[in-house]
Amino acid sequence: MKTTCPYCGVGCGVEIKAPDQLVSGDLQHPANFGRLCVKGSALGETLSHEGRLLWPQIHGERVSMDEALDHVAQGLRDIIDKHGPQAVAFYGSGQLLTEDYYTANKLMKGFIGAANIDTNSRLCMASAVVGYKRAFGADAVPCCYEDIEQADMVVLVGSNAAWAHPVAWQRLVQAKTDRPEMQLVVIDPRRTASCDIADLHLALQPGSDSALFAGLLNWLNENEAVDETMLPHLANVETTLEACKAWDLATVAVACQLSEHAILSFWQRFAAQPRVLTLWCMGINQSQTGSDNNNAIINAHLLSGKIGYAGAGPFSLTGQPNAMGGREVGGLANQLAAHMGFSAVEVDRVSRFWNSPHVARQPGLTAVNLFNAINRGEVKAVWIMGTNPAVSMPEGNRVAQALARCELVVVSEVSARSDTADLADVLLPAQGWGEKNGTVTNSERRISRQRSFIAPAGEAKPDWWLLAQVAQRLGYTEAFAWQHPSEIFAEHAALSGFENHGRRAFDISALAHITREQYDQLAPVQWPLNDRAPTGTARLFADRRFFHVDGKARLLPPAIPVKTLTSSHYPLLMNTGRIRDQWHTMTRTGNVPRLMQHYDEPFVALHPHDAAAHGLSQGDLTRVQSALGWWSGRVVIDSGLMRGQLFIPMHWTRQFSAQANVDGLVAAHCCPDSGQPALKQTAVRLQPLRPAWQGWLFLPEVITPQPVLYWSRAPQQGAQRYVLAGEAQAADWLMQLPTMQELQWQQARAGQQLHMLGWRNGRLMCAFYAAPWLPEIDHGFVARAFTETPSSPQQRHVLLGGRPALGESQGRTICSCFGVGEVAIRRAIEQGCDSPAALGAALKCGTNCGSCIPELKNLLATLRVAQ
Ligand SMILES: Nc1nc2c(c(=O)[nH]1)N[C@H]1C(S)=C(S)[C@@H](COP(=O)(O)OP(=O)(O)OC[C@H]3O[C@@H](n4cnc5c(=O)[nH]c(N)nc54)[C@H](O)[C@@H]3O)O[C@H]1N2
Ligand SMILES: Nc1nc2c(c(=O)[nH]1)N[C@H]1C(S)=C(S)[C@@H](COP(=O)(O)OP(=O)(O)OC[C@H]3O[C@@H](n4cnc5c(=O)[nH]c(N)nc54)[C@H](O)[C@@H]3O)O[C@H]1N2
Ligand code: SF4
Ligand SMILES: [Mo]
Repeated sequence: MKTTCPYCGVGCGVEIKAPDQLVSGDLQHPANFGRLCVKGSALGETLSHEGRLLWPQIHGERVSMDEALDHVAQGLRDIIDKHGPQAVAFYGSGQLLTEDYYTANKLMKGFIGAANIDTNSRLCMASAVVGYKRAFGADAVPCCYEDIEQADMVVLVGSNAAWAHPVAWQRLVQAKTDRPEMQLVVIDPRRTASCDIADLHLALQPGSDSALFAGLLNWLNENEAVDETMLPHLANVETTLEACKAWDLATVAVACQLSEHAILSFWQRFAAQPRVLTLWCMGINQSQTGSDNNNAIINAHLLSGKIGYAGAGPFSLTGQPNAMGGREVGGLANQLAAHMGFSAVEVDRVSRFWNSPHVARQPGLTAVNLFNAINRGEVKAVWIMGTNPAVSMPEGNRVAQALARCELVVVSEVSARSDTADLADVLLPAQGWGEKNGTVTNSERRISRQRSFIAPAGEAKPDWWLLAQVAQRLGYTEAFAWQHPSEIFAEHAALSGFENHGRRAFDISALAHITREQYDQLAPVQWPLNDRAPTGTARLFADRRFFHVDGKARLLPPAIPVKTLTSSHYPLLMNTGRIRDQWHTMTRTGNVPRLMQHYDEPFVALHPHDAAAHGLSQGDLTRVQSALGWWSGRVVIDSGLMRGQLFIPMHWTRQFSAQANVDGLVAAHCCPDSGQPALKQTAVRLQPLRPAWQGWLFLPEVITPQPVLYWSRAPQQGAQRYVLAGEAQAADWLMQLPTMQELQWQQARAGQQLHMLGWRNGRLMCAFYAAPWLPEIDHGFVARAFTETPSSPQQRHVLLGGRPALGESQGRTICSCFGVGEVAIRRAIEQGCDSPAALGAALKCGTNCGSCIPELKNLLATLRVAQ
C-alpha cells in the first residue's frame, strides 16, 4: 500500500508492507525516490492507540457521536440565529487533507455565509502567498524538486532544511556530492546544520533579509546583470529600482551587519550562475516584513530572468504536508475558493457552482484577529481542527484565555490531551494518519494520496465526515451529501476549472470526473493538470506569461527592515524554530521514545559569551523572560549563535513541561500585508534558575506533577521519565504525589543524595533519584525495570543505584535511526574513526537518513580540537 508522509511539506511517498505495517520509502515517488528521514522512518511507532482520543466528549463526559454532532450543530445554530454568522469561526490546519479543508471552507464561506475560517498556515505560509500573488498574480510556486539537482547554485534563506525538510536536503547533499562545483549559500543568523556543506554562510542581522535582496537588485542593475529579454514581461521595474538605489553595498553591510566582502561574494555568485534556485522558509515568512521579504527575493529572480527553466527560480518551501492543499481550496480567511477572492464576479461564480445564495462577500478574520475577537466575545463559537493554537499562536496565554471564555469550543483531534483539547467543550475524535483517506499537495505542487491502511481508533471519523454531518444537521443536506472523499475531490477539481479559461493558476479540471477507482489509483501529479497539460506541469512560467491581467510579473519596492526590539530591560533577541526529530506541539512525535532522544528537554541555545555573562554553563537551568511571560528550560551552549541572540525550540507544551511553551513569550506583531506573526524575533532577558535539588522520576504512566520549580517529561521504552528541579525537600515533594503513600519504599541516602524505589505487589511503581545537582543515571536501564522486574535483592540494589553494574550509559542519542549514542561515537573517534563515513562503517550512524551527519562532524571537530 502506498501513501504519503503526514509530516513536512516535502511530501515523501511511503510504502506500507503488510502484515506488520513496516514503513519504508516509496521508490517511485518523485519527491523522495525511496528516501525517508527519521520522522518518516518512525511513523510505524506512532500508530498505537495510546493517548488517542477514542470517542466524542462533551465537557469531559463520553457521549455518542450523534449526541456530539447534534450538540455542535445546535450550538452553532443558536449562536448564528442570535448573533449572526460572523459570531462563529473555524480554525483549520495545513495537516488536514484537501477533502477536509474543502468541506470546512465550503461550509463556512458557502453556507454559514461568513469567511471566518483561518488556519495555522497564517503562522506559516501567509507571507509567501502574498508574495507570489503580488509578483505573479497567482499563488503559484514556479519550481520543482528536480531543480535542486539541476541548479548551479542554491540559496537557502531562513530555512534549516537539514532538519525541517530533510529529504529535500538529502537531495541537495547528493547533488553537491555529485557536482562539487555546485554552490550553496545559506542566509541565516544562526549557523545551523544546513550550513554544514555551505560554500558561504551569511549570518545576517535578524530581519534584514529584505535589505540584502534590495541591495542585490540594485547591484544587478548597476552591474549589467539584468536580463534584458525579461523586461517586456515585467511591470514596476523603474519604481522598484529607484527605491532600491539607496541600498548600496555599504548601507546593506550596516543593515545586515555583514562584511562588504561577504555580501559582494553572494551577489557576484548570484549574477554569475545561470541556474540559481532560492529556497526559503520561516526565517523569511515569520517576520513583520514577511510579505516584502518574499517579494525582495522574487524581484531578484525576475529581473535577472532566473525563473521558468530547470534549476532556477524562487521556491518557497511549504512547512506542513498539506499547506498547499489549504491554499488551493481557499482555506485562508482572505481567499474564497480555488484561487478566487471576494470580487463580485468571483462571489457570483462560486455561488452558482455551490448553488448557495449565502456565499461570504468579504474576507473574514485572520488568525491573530480571530482569537482577539474571541477574547472580546465577538466570536462566540470556534471549531478548531488539526491544530493546537494554545501552543502555536503568539501570545499563547491570551489564546488559552480566549478559549476558556468562548461559549462553544469544538476541537477535532487525534490526541485525547493537548493544551487546546484541554480547553474544549466538545471533543470530536478524528481519524489520524493511516486511518484517513484523501489527498495532500506538497511544496512542488504535487498532489499525492494519503491512503488508509488500518482500522480507525475507537469511534474516530474523518474530519470531512464530521463537518459534513454538522452541515447536514444545519440543513445543508444536498451540498454535503458525499459518501466518499473521491466525490469531494472531484467537486474541488471541477470548481478549479469552472469558468477558469486559463486565468487561475490552480486548475486540476482534468480530474473533475475522477471515479473512486481512479482516485484510489491516483499517482502523484503536479498541477496545473487540464486540457493543455494532461500529465501535469513540472515548472511554471517557461513562457514568461504571468497571471496579472496584463500578463506581466510585478516587481515590488523593498521594505525597510524593522528596527530590532531589544531594550535595556530585554537586551537579548530570541529566535524560535524546529529541531530535527520533533513535529510541532509533539502530540505524535513526543510519544515516540526514539524521537525524544535527540533532545529530551526544552532548551535555550546561546552563545558561550552570553552564557558566561549570565553565570550559566552547559546543562544549567534558566528562565527566559519577555514582556509577556516566562519560560524555563536547560542551557545548551552553541557557538553557532551570534552574541545577543537565543534560540528556543517551538515544540514543548504543558503536556511535556512546566513552563516551556515559547509562544507564551512571543508578541503578536504581524506583517501588515499577510497578517503573519513575527515569531522569530522577541526581546527577552535571561536569569539562572538555581534549584535546591534536581532529580529524575520514573513512573509507569503520565501524571501532571505537583508544583515544582521545573519539570519536563520524556517517554522511555517502558516508563515515563520526568526530570525535576525543586526548592523544598525532594522527598517531601515526592510524597505529595497521588498514590505514593501506598507504595513500599526502598531508599538510599548519602549526604544530600536520595534514591528511592516504590514497589507494589512486587512491581516497580516509581523510581526517584535526587541530589543538589542532576544525578547521573542510566535512563534506559531504569526504564526497563518497569517491564522486566528485577527479581533478586542484588538486582534491586543495583537499580537503586540507578546504573547497571557493568557497562555504561550510551549518552545522548545522535543517530536516531540506529540508536547510536554519543559515548559510542566518541569512543570510535578516539579509536581512529576520522570521518562520518568511517563512523558509519563502524557504527552505522548516519547511514540511513543522514540527518545526524552535521552532528557527527561537530563531534569529530570538537574531539580533534581537544586531542
Ligand atoms: N523536524 C521538523 N521538521 C519540520 C517541522 C517540524 O515541526 N519539525 N515543521 C514543518 C513546518 S510546518 C514548517 S513551516 C517548516 C519550517 O522550516 P524552517 O523554516 O526551515 O524551520 P525553522 O526552524 O522554523 O526556521 C528556519 C530558520 O530561520 C532562521 N531565521 C530566524 N530569523 C531569521 C531572519 O531574520 N532571517 C533569516 N534569513 N533567517 C532567520 C532560524 O535561525 C532558523 O534556522 O518545517 C517543517 N518541517
Ligand atoms: N514560536 C513559534 N511558533 C510557531 C512557529 C515557530 O516557528 N515559532 N511555527 C508556526 C508554524 S509554521 C506552524 S505550521 C504552527 C504549527 O502548530 P500547530 O498546528 O498548532 O501544531 P501541531 O502540533 O501540528 O498541531 C496539530 C494538532 O492536530 C492534531 N492532529 C493530527 N492529525 C490530525 C488529523 O488528521 N485530524 C485532526 N482533526 N487533528 C489532527 C494533532 O494531535 C495536534 O494536536 O506553529 C506555528 N507556531
Ligand atoms: S522529509 Fe518530511 S515528508 Fe519526507 S519523510 Fe521526512 S518528515 Fe516525512
Ligand atoms: Mo508551518
